[in-house]
Amino acid sequence: MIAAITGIMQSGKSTLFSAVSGKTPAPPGHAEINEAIVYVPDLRFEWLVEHYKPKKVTYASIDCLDIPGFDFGDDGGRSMARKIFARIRLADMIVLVIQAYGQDPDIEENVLEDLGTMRTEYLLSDLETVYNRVEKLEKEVKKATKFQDQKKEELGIQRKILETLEAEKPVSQARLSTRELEVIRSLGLLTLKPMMVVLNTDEDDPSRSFDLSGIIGDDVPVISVCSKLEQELSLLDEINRAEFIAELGTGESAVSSFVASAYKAMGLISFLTVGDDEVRAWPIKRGEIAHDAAGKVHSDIRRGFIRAETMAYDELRKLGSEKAMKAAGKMRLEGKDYVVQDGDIISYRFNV
Ligand SMILES: Nc1nc2c(ncn2[C@@H]2O[C@H](COP(=O)(O)OP(=O)(O)O)[C@@H](O)[C@H]2O)c(=O)[nH]1
Ligand SMILES: [Mg+2]
Repeated sequence: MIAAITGIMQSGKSTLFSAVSGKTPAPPGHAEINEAIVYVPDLRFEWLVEHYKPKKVTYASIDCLDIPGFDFGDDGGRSMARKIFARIRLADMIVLVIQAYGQDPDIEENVLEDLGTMRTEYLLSDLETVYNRVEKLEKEVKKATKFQDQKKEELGIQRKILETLEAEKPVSQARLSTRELEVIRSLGLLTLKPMMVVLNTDEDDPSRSFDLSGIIGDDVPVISVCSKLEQELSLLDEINRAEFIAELGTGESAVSSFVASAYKAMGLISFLTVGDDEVRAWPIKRGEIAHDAAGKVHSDIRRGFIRAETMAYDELRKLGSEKAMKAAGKMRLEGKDYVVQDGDIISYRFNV
């Protein structure tokens, strides 16, 4: 799972990247993409590790990319933007960092303007991609080259997308069917990707927030993070950190809210596998069935699926042990079509 951290220069991307990953940020002006793994913090997971004392612990994780900023204004900036966008197209989601720090009295206006700028850049990038694709497909259809049916099908879809983009709407609003989404998936359209917004706030007002729904609607998660403070925080040892967080009074750490929002944007939940050997968290799409979730663990388990022995974490926590769960009849044997729930602890019975 890849999250691309993007935004205008100086918005605080590298600082946020460093705050959530603990990795040293690239110096300002650094033109390379920086990568780090962010482990998904999960209190349930901590308890299970304590309970099962496994040999190995595997956290869920998100690969974060710190995308260098660029100036949209000049031509050099535009060609660099093209290169960078090519990389963002391979990501699973986009994190949009907006500068909300500083004492400028027009801060709200600036935030809305920057958000609008980024949104427009993504729309334009998709417009260019789809426009080129439509042109290419039209030529090929005229020439009657190979795979005519597929090409005509895709052309119809791309034209529909073009209409959406020309109306200045993101592709996510084009109401595409599962089949249509599959056909155009390899283009990696930016405005189709799940997105979240990070308002990079001021150390004097870390929970500063603005209503952005007029630009991005209500489904995009928005969080306020003072990356600078959080980055300093990530350098402290645990005791000092706890004191510092208590002083700040913000409660949740940046990593927790960052990951929670990323999961929400991508529609992800976690199920868990436990045992003496390994305790592991598995991210899956909300609504995924036990049979498909089994394939994540191993293709053999999917192929030889018999049952998913399932218990809910909350209940295990309450009753204290698997034995108590069995006695209380809380251990369920679910079939292939069972819709996996967040926090399900699953042990697969399979036969190959
Ligand atoms: N006051 C303040 N400055 C910040 C904050 N976040 C970033 N900065 C500063 O803004 C500048 C740019 O930050 P950086 O993370 O490199 O931005 P990037 O270009 O988006 O990667 C640096 O000098 C940071 O110290 C913040 O929350 N508060
Ligand atoms: Mg940077």
